[in-house]
Amino acid sequence: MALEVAVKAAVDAPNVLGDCPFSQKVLLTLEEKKISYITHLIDISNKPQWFLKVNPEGKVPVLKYDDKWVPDSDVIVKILEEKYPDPSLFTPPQLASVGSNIFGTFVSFVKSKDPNDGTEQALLVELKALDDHLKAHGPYVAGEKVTVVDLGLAPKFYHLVTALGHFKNWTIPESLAHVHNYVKLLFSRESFEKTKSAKEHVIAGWEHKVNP
Ligand SMILES: N[C@@H](CCC(=O)N[C@@H](CS)C(=O)NCC(=O)O)C(=O)O
Repeated sequence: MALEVAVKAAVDAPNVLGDCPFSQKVLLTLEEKKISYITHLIDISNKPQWFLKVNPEGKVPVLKYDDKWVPDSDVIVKILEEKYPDPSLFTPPQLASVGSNIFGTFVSFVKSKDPNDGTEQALLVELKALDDHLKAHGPYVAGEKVTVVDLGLAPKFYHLVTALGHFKNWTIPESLAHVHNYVKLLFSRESFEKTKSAKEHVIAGWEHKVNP
């Protein structure tokens, strides 16, 4: 029987898959494990009553498992890994936080209006740390095989590349060759192609945060 998962709809098109990186992480996990699932698109500016009833906190993603709706992408991915261990997407705990500051530093940079406030530099420091890690241990964070930490980073890189390209005409420096290779590997996975939101929806999602 197919699992049910509620994910974010596009902010500018409620019938189309939206730009939530946490939702995409769950969809990527389902795809990589070849688990069949049904998607409910949630318009987060107009949440349906049934959704608020099963998930009062009102955040996406939520997965229906064993007749209960479970929130939080980390919890959901953990359940999927336990219940559907093959193929394993397990990330060794010592690698689980690799790249974990990239999204936060990207958000500060994309919103920044002052080119000298250090936000670009802070992002570059985090990207260089990832590049060094991938050079030593890559091509994925835990080596040859994709694992959960990569499925978490992939949607975040999609936001980073799309939003910084659009709002700042900025690209990841060519010198970070291992990061470039990593992004290429992630974006070319079939699971990623199937679960990504269109670029225009990612840009629409950032518009009001970048230009409030
Ligand atoms: N820690 C949560 C974060 C989920 C989250 O922040 N979801 C956002 C969309 S990307 C959301 O539902 N926002 C709507 C709201 O807060 O009302 C997870 O990993 O699932």
